[in-house]
Amino acid sequence: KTQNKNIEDYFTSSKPGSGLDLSKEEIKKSFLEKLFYGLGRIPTVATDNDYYSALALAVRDWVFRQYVRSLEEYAEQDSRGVAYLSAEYLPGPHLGNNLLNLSITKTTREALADLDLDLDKILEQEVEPGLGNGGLGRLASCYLDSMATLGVPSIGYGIRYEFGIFNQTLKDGWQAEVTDKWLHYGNPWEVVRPEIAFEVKFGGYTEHKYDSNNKLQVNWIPDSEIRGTAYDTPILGYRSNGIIMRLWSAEAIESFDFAAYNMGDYYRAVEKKMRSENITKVLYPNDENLSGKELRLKQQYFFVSCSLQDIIRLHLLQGRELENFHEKFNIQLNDTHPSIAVAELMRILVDIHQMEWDEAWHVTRHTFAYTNHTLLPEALEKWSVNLLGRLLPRHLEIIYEINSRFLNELRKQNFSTEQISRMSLIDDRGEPSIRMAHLATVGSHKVNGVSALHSRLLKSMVLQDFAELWPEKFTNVTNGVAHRRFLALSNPGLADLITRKIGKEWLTDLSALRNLEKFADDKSFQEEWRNIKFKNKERLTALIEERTGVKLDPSMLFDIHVKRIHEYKRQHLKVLHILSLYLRLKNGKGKDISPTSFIFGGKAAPGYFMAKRIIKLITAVADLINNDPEVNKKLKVVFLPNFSVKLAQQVYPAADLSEQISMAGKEASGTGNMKFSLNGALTIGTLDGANVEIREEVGEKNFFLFGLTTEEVQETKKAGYHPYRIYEQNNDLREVMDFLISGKLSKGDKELFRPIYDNLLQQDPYLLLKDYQSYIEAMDEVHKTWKDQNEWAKRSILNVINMGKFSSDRSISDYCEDIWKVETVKVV
Ligand code: HBZ
Repeated sequence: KTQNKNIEDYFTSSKPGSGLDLSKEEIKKSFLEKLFYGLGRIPTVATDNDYYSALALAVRDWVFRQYVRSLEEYAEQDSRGVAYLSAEYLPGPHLGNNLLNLSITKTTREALADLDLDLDKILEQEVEPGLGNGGLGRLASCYLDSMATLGVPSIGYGIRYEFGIFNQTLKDGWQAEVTDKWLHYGNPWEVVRPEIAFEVKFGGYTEHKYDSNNKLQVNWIPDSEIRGTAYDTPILGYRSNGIIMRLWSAEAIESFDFAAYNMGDYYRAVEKKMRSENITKVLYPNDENLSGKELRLKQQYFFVSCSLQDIIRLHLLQGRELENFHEKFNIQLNDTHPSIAVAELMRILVDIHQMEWDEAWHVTRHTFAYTNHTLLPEALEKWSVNLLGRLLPRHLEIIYEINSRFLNELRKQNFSTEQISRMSLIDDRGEPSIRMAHLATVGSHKVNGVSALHSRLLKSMVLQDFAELWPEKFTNVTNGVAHRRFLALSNPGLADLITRKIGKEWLTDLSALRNLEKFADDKSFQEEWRNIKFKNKERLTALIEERTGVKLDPSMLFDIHVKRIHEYKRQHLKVLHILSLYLRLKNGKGKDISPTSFIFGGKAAPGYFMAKRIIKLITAVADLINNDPEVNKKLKVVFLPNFSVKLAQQVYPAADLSEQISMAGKEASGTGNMKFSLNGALTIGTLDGANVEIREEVGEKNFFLFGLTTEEVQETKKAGYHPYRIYEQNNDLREVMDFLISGKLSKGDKELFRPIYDNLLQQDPYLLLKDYQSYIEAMDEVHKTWKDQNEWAKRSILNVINMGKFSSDRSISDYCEDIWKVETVKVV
């Protein structure tokens, strides 16, 4: 707190003005000042990146203005706040979104044009922070956007990975990983806060002693300590508040090991420093799969510990007691990655602040809420007791204590031994391990899934016993997306048309899109709609040609499958469909096929054998088809490398058809599905995740449904599934499958795709063959519908106007009402 009266007086008398709606002259002046005096550049040497940095620095000032105003407002209202803990964020490029939220895009464009500069070229310079793998990280960023817009007093905590998700390139059709260097040109958006830094301990042992009051005191003597320093990035809401994304970076406490240094061993002296800084070096590129690596657990504990220390600092700074910590703070756990926080808060309250266990447990349980993002057994986090005990000896004791009290409760309530061992935080089968989802569930007052179906399955499968014990704890919050980024910013043509017809209300209330209903049948409106889509497709066509050399035809149906590559998401089912069309054409039976460009994108975890082979399969099919004059007028296939938020913003607006074809019961929600529909793509999909709710909202007629339901999947597996029998019975499928190992896709190499072939015929864990025929028939329906362009446009319009539910503003309102119980405070 500043004690400087002059500064306080200045601040109170000259309250920060609004950062919104600045004039062209103000923008020009700030931009040039940042260029000359912020960066020290003179006109003759300034590069495009300098222009980008200068504009970003100017914009950052205005965003901080909104942030400072928000803080003041929150302090006045004494509001309850939210700390969102997420190991991953995927914010996407900041500049364009901030201009939009300040409502100065047009004025900035004009200001730059006066200086002979092109805003689009400058926007293009930004390298996005790839601090996440996929849906989960992007969701966290959508939520920060909505928390800022709605005025939720909040901070997003995370990790400042020096190297984010790898860049994907293709080598001979295979994925190759290239290190991400997002900080290479500097990062104008962040401000380092060297004074907001905390020490985090690792390893060592604990000492248990009774003090003079006969109270047990536990002392943790670590064998190493690392400092975490805060880097703040302001996140601006739409014409509204600013909040902070606070990312922790690790550094050694002592720069040098002086003993070693003095002995002349310079390298050893620096080595220790390097080892500690490793913690925030690199993002683990695995989604939905565990690496179980020590460094990953260190990352999790490191950011959790820094964040909790910071939250407690903020609480105490306001002169409050820790006894009512939970009344002032909600901490949302974005999946189990931060769930060690439950033990860490207990440790801080009991060991450091001397709170009684029961009271500390009350505070802890009322502070946390846990969002689950997966039902996949291989993705449910577990840490070996051995590893956790070695790295965090005190936390292991605390987890055992929580567990023993919890299991005693269960015994008192006459739970069976079998149930008790199922619910235990410790899995004793095989090498003992901690079930982090159980720790998060026991330590939270609310647990939610991310779509209606997923939340139902969570209660009936993965956390069934807990849902029976505490039914009121379980709830659903269906995911949503930042519609300002994914429609207003990414699809300006469509956004303009919408605003011209119904005004701007939709920007803050997506359900206002319903006001477009009267235009759905209007032929001239449909034509405008189609023209916008066509232009978006032309732009994507140019980008794809530049990146891959493949030239698509924008009048074709753009059928797009972009997301992480995973067997459960079934990119290879799409490939089977493409091959079946190819064979139909080759056999002269392809007259009903509508000309289609198939576009794939997405990264595979570097160690995921099948996923990488699926990418190779896609590129092999692309090579075959694109180079065959007999079919390439009707079919084109392309794999667009290095899918990212930036690319996504160009892809969704250009899609006609959205592929959401995971096996039912596996995709927790999906959010790409929402972004496609929001941009007027029709969906072909299974009844999985949020597809179910999307279909409900847009209407059955405007959604191409296929495949087994979750219950049918379960029955199929229970009855004993034999994919080979389906292969034997379906001639078309057999021809397609055999083509995989014919060598025609692989210069005669019959073995290349045999692992995929064998897997499908022998196990087919995600029931591709079972759903194959149904998929083919639904796709035939797609091709038929496409031939009636007015009908297609109408369905596309109906998709967009019924997307109101899927704004992340709605999701965040749900969290506020149902879980956080916070009041929002808007500054504008
Ligand atoms: O979270 C995704 C779900 O698969 C998707 O259905 C859902 O819409 C989305 C948001 O709720 N899950 C992920 O993206 N998960 C990860 O990226 C991940 C990252 C690291 C891990 C595990 C999972 O260790």
